[in-house]
Amino acid sequence: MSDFKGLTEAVIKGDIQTAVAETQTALDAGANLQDILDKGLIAAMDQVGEKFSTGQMFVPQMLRSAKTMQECMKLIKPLFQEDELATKGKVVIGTVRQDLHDIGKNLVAMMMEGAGFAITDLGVDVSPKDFTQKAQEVGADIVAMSALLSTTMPAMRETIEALQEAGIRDKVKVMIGGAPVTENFASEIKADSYAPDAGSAVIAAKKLLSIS
Ligand code: B1M
Repeated sequence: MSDFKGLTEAVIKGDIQTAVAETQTALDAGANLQDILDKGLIAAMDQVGEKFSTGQMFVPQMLRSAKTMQECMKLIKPLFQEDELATKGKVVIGTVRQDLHDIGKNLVAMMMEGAGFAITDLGVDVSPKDFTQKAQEVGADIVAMSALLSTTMPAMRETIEALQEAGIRDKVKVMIGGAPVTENFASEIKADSYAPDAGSAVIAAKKLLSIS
């Protein structure tokens, strides 16, 4: 099987039942697992990200597509041998210290997972120390921070300083976002990248790691 059009369309529409059935059909037909992932699921989420960034899709639809992809992943993930699942890079993501907003961060995490990144989600209220320790532990390529409060934005700078102090700042790229965060703030605190929404976050992450 070389055509995953039905699967891709079902994920974009957020039609869980059809997408899961299409995934099962592809598996039964002996399709390559990585192809189902890359040409079916990830290709769909790429389009979802683009549609969201250009205002053709909104948060509820995007969440539904991400959920649809996750349901399909439940079928194919166990079939991959350990470490066989090709990842685009390791991302440690969280909402910064004293900030409990996680809807946008979750969207970013889901879109990145959909694009093939391995995600470690630390949740909310994540201290600079916790970001740093987890980044060291998993060998992160990207530390991704979200903040929704102007009062919690300084924690992004402190996290970058903590990465510096731990001696791993040159090994990880730092990406930031969230409603009050700006491109200017990102350059001021020497983050490597800023993205205004979940779709652009995927594009920015790929750019940081020089992935097409
Ligand atoms: Co609060 N809150 N909140 N809140 N809340 C805001 C953010 C606020 C703008 C409301 C307002 O006053 N108009 C305001 C912040 C003002 C400011 O500092 N600029 C505010 C406040 C003040 C507060 C409290 C202090 C209120 C109080 O208790 N007095 C309190 C703080 C609690 C805390 O965090 N310590 C508080 C609490 C809460 C709830 C718990 C009730 C709830 C959060 C529930 C949850 O997240 N689980 C909540 C909510 C829901 C909001 C609003 C209404 C919605 C936020 C949201 O989820 N948006 C918000 C007002 C608003 O935005 N209209 C508000 C939808 C989401 C998809 O968008 O998160 O922007 P967003 O994410 C986008 C982009 O920003 C980007 O991509 C996402 C998808 O496109 N993005 C990234 C996000 N992270 C990224 C990371 C990246 C890249 C892109 O790279 C790593």
